[in-house]
Amino acid sequence: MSDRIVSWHPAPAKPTYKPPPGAVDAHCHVFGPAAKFPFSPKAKYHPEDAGPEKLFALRDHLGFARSVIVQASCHGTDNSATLDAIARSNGTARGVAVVNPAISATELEALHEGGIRGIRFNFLKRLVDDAPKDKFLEVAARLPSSWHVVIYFEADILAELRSFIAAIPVPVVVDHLGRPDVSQGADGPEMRAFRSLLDSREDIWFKPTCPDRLDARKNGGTGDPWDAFASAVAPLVQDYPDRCIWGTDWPHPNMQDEIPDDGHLVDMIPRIAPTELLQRKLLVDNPMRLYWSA
Ligand code: 0GY
Repeated sequence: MSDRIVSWHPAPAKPTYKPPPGAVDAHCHVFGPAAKFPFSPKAKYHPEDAGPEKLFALRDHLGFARSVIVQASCHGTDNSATLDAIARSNGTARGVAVVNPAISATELEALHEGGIRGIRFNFLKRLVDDAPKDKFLEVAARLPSSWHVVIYFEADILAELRSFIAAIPVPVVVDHLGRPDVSQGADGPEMRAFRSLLDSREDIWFKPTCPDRLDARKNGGTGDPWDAFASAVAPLVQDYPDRCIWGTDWPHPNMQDEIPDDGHLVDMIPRIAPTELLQRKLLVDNPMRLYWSA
């Protein structure tokens, strides 16, 4: 299909940084294959197939051992592609689903059996038609034990989401730091607002991920090697070392205009987590606690 987009690098560099044994890529996706797992009729983008073989080959290339596959919006609430990828991983992948809030307890248990450990609430208007907070809270109260909620929003709606986030009855993981403007620096208003969110609950986690999105040249950022991202985000990892997890975001949905090199993304890790201890927490201890403890 000619209108299907490719948003990932054809030949990522081998990173200079070597992740510790057992490192987890805790934010990645699969697309299709569409012939087997069609996209949602509500999908806002139609990517080329990026299935588990490609994902796991890249993981080997980058020096990672495990993956957390986050259901991408183009697959809507049909988690079959994500579950299929987990099933093909020999126990090295777990997942985060997107569900219809009316999902039954039996269906939730089936997702748990399939390796799902959380559900994602997406508030990006360019990706989803609606985000019903009341229904989200209702389903969050019925999740299997040890699950969490992953939430994706941009910094401009953080203030209006605060009471909703406060009411989520399970741990919360924020995608891509809630997309602050990193050019404001570590002490800029949007990073300060995000710190205030982290300080409001001890079970709010974050992903210091996607320098390619947060520091994109097209938005006035510094671009690869993402210096503004590194200086704004490193203090946060330092100050909240037990609440962060890291991921590539491969296959980088919607990044076709500024496709990041995954090897370069991995080489950001020591710039935001400069000690071996921080790296082990970010890449192994923290994601293992969230995804492989049950
Ligand atoms: C990401 C970011 C994006 C897309 C999705 O589910 C998705 O489609 O998450 C985005 O376009 O910002 O985390 O992959």
